[in-house]
Amino acid sequence: MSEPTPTGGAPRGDERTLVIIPTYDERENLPLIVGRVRAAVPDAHVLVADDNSPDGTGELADRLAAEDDHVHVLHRAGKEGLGAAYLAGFAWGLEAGYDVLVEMDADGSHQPEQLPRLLTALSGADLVLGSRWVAGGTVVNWPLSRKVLSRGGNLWTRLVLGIPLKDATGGYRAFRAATLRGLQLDGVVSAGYCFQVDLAWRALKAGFRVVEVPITFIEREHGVSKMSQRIVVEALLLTTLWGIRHRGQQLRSLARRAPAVSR
Ligand SMILES: Nc1nc2c(ncn2[C@@H]2O[C@H](COP(=O)(O)OP(=O)(O)OP(=O)(O)O)[C@@H](O)[C@H]2O)c(=O)[nH]1
Ligand SMILES: [Mg+2]
Repeated sequence: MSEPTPTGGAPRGDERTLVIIPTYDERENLPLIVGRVRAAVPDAHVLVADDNSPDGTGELADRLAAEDDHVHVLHRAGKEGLGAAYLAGFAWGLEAGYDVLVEMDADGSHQPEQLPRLLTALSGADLVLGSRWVAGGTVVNWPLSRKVLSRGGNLWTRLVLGIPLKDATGGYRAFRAATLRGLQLDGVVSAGYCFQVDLAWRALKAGFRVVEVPITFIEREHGVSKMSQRIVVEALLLTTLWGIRHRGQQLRSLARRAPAVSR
């Protein structure tokens, strides 16, 4: 793995920020979220990464982009999952030379008004996670079952991977461009929640500074959730597999060191 060059430091006024919003059937939500991002952080650009939504979200995004030079659209051929849409969005943003790349859902769960908080924290970090489960973080309008699933999933992730993050599955994040370049994104295959775990874990393993800041996560009001049982099972199975592999590597390196210790 190549050595990372942590690049945090004082924020520069000339940094260019791109907010990537993946969409699949988010017609009702898209104008609202784009308007809120533009109002909350007027300098930031927005990239809508649409997977050929049957409800016409892609065409709507084109209309928003025609009216506003800070809005861009990446049209993808079909539904391939959130992870693939973000990877395509990152590639687009890195190629275009943005310094900071943000992940944000279209459904209003991630409040654009809290984006300045993430961007400020990025001045002392390489990756900032908006966290529901650190002090000050919260979730609005979730039934107990969703809270248990999210907290349980994060507890499991902490245990099997041995990472200190309280909310590794969340999807409201700000990356420095150099952090993304250091994560070897070609090897990422996960699509759902474990895409988020995968990226956070890669960042920690590569030695980047990962910081969690509290957010208020609000459950979607419009449109339909794309979360599925398959996504939850994928996350559980893959994190467990990564954890087993990781523990195996730790044991092997301990075993290699053992003879030297006993001498
Ligand atoms: N481009 C693209 N976007 C997707 C895909 N699946 C989900 N999204 C988007 O990813 C974001 C998160 O999806 P949600 O359905 O809100 O998933 P979630 O937030 O885990 O679930 P809820 O809490 O039930 O809303 C939304 O902006 C979706 O439109 C996909 O396959 N392709
Ligand atoms: Mg959602």
